[in-house]
Amino acid sequence: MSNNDFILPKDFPELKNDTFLRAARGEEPEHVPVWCMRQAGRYLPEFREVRGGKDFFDTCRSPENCCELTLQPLRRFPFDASIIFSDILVIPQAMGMEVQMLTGKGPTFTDPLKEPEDLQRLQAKVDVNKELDYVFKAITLTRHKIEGKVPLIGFTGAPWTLMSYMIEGGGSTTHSKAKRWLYRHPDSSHMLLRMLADVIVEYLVGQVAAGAQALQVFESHAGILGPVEFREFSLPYLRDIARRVKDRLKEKGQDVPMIVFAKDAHYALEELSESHYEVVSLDWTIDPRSARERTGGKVSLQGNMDPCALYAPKEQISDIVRKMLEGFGTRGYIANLGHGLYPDMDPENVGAFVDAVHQHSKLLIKQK
Ligand code: 1CP
Repeated sequence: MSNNDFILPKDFPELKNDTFLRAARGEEPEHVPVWCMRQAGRYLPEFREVRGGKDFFDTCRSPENCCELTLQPLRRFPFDASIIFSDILVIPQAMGMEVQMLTGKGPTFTDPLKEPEDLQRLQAKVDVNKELDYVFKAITLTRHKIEGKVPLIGFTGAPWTLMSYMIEGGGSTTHSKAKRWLYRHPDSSHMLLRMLADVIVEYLVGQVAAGAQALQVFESHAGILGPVEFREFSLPYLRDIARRVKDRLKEKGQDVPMIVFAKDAHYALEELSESHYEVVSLDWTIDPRSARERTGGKVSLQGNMDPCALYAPKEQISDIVRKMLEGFGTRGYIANLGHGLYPDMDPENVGAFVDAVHQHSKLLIKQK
């Protein structure tokens, strides 16, 4: 029995910095909170050291490793939130699919779904407490070890994004195998999306029970869909997940903010702002002012600096951040990148980004 078995989701240390949670609820804290997608990642030498030659999913299955990787960026930078180290592909694994992380190739499914008959291979009713228990343990351990410094975000992939990996078998530029299903097998596509949504709801509720203080849903492959397909194959499931998770949490007297990140779905901004999520996270293709106008104060916004702006000199990063803050305003806003950090990014520039958000936002709030 490992030590974790004694670490229970209770008696968590008191939260000291709640700026992220307040901004998610539409408030204006003393500074704009900031965190980065993929803040635990290969751009940090200490991350590369812990990951070493170890298998990626073995790392995901070790609560101690996940905890350490989640905490690493917090030791370097004054981020206002942390995200549990894991991966979106743990769900297809829990449904019985084999996925490996191959160096230089990324996630690779041994036997992707080819035709609708293949759905029979999937575990439709997943006992998340058994299959994904290792993620819950990682969350509980990390929530204790963060010592209330900042909130801990749990996450999941959204149904369409997971479906596309399960059919493509890995990363893809066209996603044509998965999109073929949408046009040729719409009923089976909906069946798969519904199965995924059911598991995702249980998974997210379980993450909150384990200690997650906010939830982010990644629809990373929204941009490969057009508005019509998005409305049919993505949006209904995003909405259904938020509504069901909130209902389930309410029964237990729990309530955490939920964030939806539908990358490149600028065509659906209005609809996303009416989908039961408190926060809509944006990629860099959307202008901050127009995002505010189009969402009409219904949600908080998160994002959206081009990750590649971190290749700029520090003074320029500061300038870009100031303009972004002026565009979004300082109320109901969480600063972030428009997508994840890349492995070749300079940690110093990540620090410059975080500092610029804090400094400029404090000034802007004071000048009001
Ligand atoms: O060995 C390594 O370190 C591999 C790199 C890596 C990391 C650090 C992968 C492989 N996954 C992760 C962790 C991870 N994945 C986190 C937690 C860490 C953090 O954000 O700080 C999160 C939130 C994810 C989520 C994830 N995985 C998404 C959604 C976000 C996004 O980037 O759009 C997606 C699409 C994945 C799949 C995935 N996992 C890893 C890779 C290289 C990919 C993308 C593959 C592709 O489609 O090309």
